[in-house]
Amino acid sequence: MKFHIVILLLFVLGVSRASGADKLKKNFYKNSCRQAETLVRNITWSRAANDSKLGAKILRVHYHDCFVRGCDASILLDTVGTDAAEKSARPNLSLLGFEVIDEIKSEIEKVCPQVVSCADILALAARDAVSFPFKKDMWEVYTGRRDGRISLSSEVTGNIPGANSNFATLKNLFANKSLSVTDLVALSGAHTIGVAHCGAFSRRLYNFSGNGDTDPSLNQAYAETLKSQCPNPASSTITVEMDPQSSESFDTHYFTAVKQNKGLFQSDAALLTNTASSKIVDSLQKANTFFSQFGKSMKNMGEIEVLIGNAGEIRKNCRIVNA
Ligand code: HEM
Ligand SMILES: *[C@@H]1O[C@H](CO)[C@@H](O)[C@H](O)[C@H]1NC(C)=O
Ligand SMILES: *[C@@H]1O[C@H](CO)[C@@H](O)[C@H](O)[C@H]1NC(C)=O
Ligand SMILES: *[C@@H]1O[C@H](CO)[C@@H](O)[C@H](O)[C@H]1NC(C)=O
Ligand SMILES: *[C@@H]1O[C@H](CO)[C@@H](O)[C@H](O)[C@H]1NC(C)=O
Ligand SMILES: CC(=O)N[C@H]1CO[C@H](CO)[C@@H](O)[C@@H]1O
Repeated sequence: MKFHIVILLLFVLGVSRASGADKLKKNFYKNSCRQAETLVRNITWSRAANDSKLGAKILRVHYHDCFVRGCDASILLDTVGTDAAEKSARPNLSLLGFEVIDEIKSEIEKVCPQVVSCADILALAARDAVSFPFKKDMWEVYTGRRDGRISLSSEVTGNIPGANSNFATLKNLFANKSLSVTDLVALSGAHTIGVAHCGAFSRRLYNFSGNGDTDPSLNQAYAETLKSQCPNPASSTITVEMDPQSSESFDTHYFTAVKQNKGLFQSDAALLTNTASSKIVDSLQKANTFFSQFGKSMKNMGEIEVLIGNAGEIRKNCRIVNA
């Protein structure tokens, strides 16, 4: 009898854990701030209507947030005092779109003070900014994240892969966030939108193995085009489209480009250097497959080390921790 009660207890505990309160939910703010998700979408769409590059900017900020200390809006914190915050780290180079997050946060604070986290606003706004041209949600975002109180630029390297990463490095850094090779390839598809500074890939053009050569795995004609856009030494202000002629359109063209050895970074080209990964590049050329896998992988990325329940806090201002 006692034995059975213990088994039953373990069973009940086990089930409530698996389906329980320690997870993100669909429409978490349904009762606490009914208009939250609509408000995020309205403001994001009105800004996206005036800035065709907004989707790329906010999507990248969300990625950088999730890969360092989980999706806890640590990337949004400004540096205070001497400990440099994540957003001041080198690989940021060009993180943008923070002012749109600030605007959304201040509008939401007017109707639901200290209810909606900056981490959720960032995840929703990334989806909404990319979705604007389609006038529908391109993937589902679960909510219930809370905001962290720590942001350290020293934690960026070692968590965010560099543009010159090889396949093993990419696979390991993603695995460390519980993301699979499928997630790695699908999420790299984010490079179908946005731009990069010449410095991120100029070594591939001018000094690949340290003797003035060009990366032989890069399409030769494309390398010449890139050299004309990015003279040596690399300018710190010039940017190029990562997916030429299609860098404002969220589509499968990135995978076509990678397949033609026109992936801009070594990390893009690296997706062809592993058999499994290369097959995934092939399969994601199909639009339906890409959109559905990207959505699943964004959900996985959006769950990395999230703060739930009573952990963390709901910031009043996304740039500073609460007093
Ligand atoms: C797989 C490893 C990855 C590497 C090595 C990488 C590297 C980079 C680099 C070097 C840039 C250019 C930054 C600049 O020069 O300004 C960039 C831009 C970008 N990345 Fe990634 N990235 C990776 C994964 C991701 C993921 C997972 C996402 C999102 C899901 C993402 C989204 C973006 C976007 C949207 C841009 C363009 C930003 C803009 O135009 O403002 N990247 N990435
Ligand atoms: C969002 O925009 C729609 C259409 O402009 C409007 O009807 C709705 O009231 C807005 N909702 C919120 C919460 O701002
Ligand atoms: C639209 O964007 C331009 C240029 O980025 C900016 O000067 C202008 O203020 C923006 N307009 C609105 C309504 O946001
Ligand atoms: C990721 O790396 C950190 C530190 O390098 C380690 O503590 C952690 O267990 C790793 N997580 C996974 C899922 O591999
Ligand atoms: C090319 O790389 C090598 C090895 O890293 C370095 O010694 C050399 O100065 C570089 N040359 C140029 C022109 O940057
Ligand atoms: C947006 C942002 O914070 N950019 C920073 C990225 O890193 C460089 C170099 O560390 C800083 O100068 C930028 O301000």
